[in-house]
Amino acid sequence: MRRALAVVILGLAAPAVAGTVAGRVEVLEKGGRRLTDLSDVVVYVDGAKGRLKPARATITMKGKAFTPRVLVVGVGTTVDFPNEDPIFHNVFSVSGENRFDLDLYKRPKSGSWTFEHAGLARVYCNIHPQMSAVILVRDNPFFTKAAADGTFVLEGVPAGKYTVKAWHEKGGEAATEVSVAVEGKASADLKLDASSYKQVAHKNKYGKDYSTDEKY
Ligand SMILES: [Cu+2]
Repeated sequence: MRRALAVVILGLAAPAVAGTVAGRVEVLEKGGRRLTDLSDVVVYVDGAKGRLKPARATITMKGKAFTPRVLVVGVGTTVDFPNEDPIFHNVFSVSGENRFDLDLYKRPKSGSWTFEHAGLARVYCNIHPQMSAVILVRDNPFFTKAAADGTFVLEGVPAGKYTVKAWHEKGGEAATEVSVAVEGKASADLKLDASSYKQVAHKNKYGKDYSTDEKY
């Protein structure tokens, strides 16, 4: 009884060792205009240590498009790719260690892939070149997507000095240093420059140009 009580007291007395990183991202486009919907900006803490739990996420294929188009997950997350179209799609990536290829399938079938390596996986359909998605795979759990207005909050970050990074498909990457104090709140504002972004046609899974006639 006395021992149980001691454990409870110790538990209560244990100091919180984590803090919060909060801030805002901004993406500048051509002509100095600001991007108005920032919900596809990914923000993460680089170098922090934290346990990742196995998780599951979904990218749906519908209307010859991947939704969501941008996803951030931790290493070990399985992503399901259900096809809700009555036509065949294929899902593949040739991005380094995250290379994978799911067979052709159509509604109501689904395929999945477990991402075991940190990095950026560009995901395409081998039939429809207009279908593309990006999955950022992170080695710690301190990541999020910004809200539409660009604000973000990352909670439970262990105290320490880190680089906070923001990534956007057209704006590349921006970084800033933060110092997270125990129970403290560090702020991080990041500006991404998408003004010189140019869309480049990607290759199919064989490294070739897509044929102009869709067969499926
Ligand atoms: Cu497709």
